[in-house]
Amino acid sequence: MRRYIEWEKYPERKALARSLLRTHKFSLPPACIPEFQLAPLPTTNPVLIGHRWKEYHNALGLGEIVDFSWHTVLREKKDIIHLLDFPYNGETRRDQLMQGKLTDNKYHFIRNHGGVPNIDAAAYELEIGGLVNKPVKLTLAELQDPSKFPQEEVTVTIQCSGTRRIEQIGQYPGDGDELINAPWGEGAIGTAVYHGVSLKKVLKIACSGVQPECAHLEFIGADTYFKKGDVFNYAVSVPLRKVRATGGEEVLLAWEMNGKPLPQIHGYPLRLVVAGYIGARSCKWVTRINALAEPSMGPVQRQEYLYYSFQTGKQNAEYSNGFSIQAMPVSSAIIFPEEKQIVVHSGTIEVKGWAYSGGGNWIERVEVSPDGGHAWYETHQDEMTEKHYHAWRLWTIKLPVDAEGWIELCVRAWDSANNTQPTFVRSAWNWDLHVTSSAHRIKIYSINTSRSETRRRIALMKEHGIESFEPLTRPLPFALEDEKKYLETVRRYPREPTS
Ligand SMILES: Nc1nc2c(c(=O)[nH]1)N[C@H]1C(S)=C(S)[C@@H](COP(=O)(O)O)O[C@H]1N2
Ligand SMILES: [Mo]
Repeated sequence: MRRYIEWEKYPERKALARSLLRTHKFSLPPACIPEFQLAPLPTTNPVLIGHRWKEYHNALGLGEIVDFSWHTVLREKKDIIHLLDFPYNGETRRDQLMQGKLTDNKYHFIRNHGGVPNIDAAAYELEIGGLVNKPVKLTLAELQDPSKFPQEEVTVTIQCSGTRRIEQIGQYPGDGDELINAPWGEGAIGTAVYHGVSLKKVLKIACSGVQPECAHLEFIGADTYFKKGDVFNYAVSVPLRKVRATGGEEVLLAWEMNGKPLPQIHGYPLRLVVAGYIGARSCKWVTRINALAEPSMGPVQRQEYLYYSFQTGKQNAEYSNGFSIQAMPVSSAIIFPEEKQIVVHSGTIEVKGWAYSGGGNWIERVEVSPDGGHAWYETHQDEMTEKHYHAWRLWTIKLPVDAEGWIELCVRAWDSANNTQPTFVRSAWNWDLHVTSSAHRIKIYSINTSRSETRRRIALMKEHGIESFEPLTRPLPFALEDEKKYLETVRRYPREPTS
């Protein structure tokens, strides 16, 4: 059964949907009340519930897409953090993120703008049209035939431009967007080996190239997207020069992920993988490619993924006064230890995380600071995963830490073009809350057992049967000092001046 609609092919269906949507009242856009940016996030899983998007689908008689999507989540993504149930947004957990250079398909994050389409691969055809010399329809079997198109395998990190958005929200709330700008932590990033064919070569071989006016390629997905009372398919575009870059391996049509068929939720049977660009351009469930003279007019390309200046916001934002985010900048995150963790150590703390840069730049150096960004320690190359043109590097460092109590750990990466990260979240805060690329900072509580007083306290705690400092805020049940020691000390160093 077909469970998706190619809206862009049927203007009369779009018009009908618009008039149907006008006759309904829908829940407010944020997926929880009160507005989630203005209050702590619920601790439930799913964290947020997408009432409005379900109502939109139901109003058009597409309720089974909602069910199919959730069943797909339960089948393919059971163990990740369900940030928003529909459209499904799921975040990779910390331990899953750090398991290795390649992210297991079942743990790779998911960002959806609509329901998961149910496409019959045997009946599937990719249409390529617009400003090409020869419009074509290609079946999956044709695309997968190595005698027609040479096959490629590329290791690619896909990062959502909303990664680490929660830090921007924590400082200053911003645009909620109708779908919601999901409150991602550090796990909206993942890496896989994608197998497929280069779009550059498909355009050349199957379409005899593009016409001289062509400057952008638009990708249309089979999922249904809603914006301001109208209905669309997911559509984005990338410049032709990106498609043509190097040998063409930066823009792939992929059907395999880490040696397995593309999971349903990652775009089965065929998706774009645009290396080095924000995840949004890697269109899943692609059914049509249009060669255009200008960027796509679809709302995701034209009205979203815009980078506004600090003084642009609800009072003055327009689609044309923010720039379109395409290539990813260099960024990084500390994954272990975690924010507000108590770390008991003997002078060095093992810190782990990821670092990534887009645009074909790779990570050269990762530096970690134990004091909020004054002194920096460099990670050793042996403690980083290998370099790839289009993938992250996971890193580990044994960080020297003498200080106790609350300290701020901070990471910054340098890429092959010598770019590094803004210092503070505020340095790069923007109204649509994209690309939180500032140095990642976490507060931890340091307990250094190389200090004799600290060892004495731990021994005393043990005598009282207390094994741990958790929770930090709970007082110790015994006196911190006996009277004899107290008096000895305050008599040697009187509390008041003696004359
Ligand atoms: N058709 C379609 N493609 C899409 C999206 C979508 O909602 N629909 N989301 C995009 C966004 S914003 C991101 S970050 C990536 C995420 O890819 P993944 O879900 O495979 O991890 O897919 C992109 N491709
Ligand atoms: Mo994204």
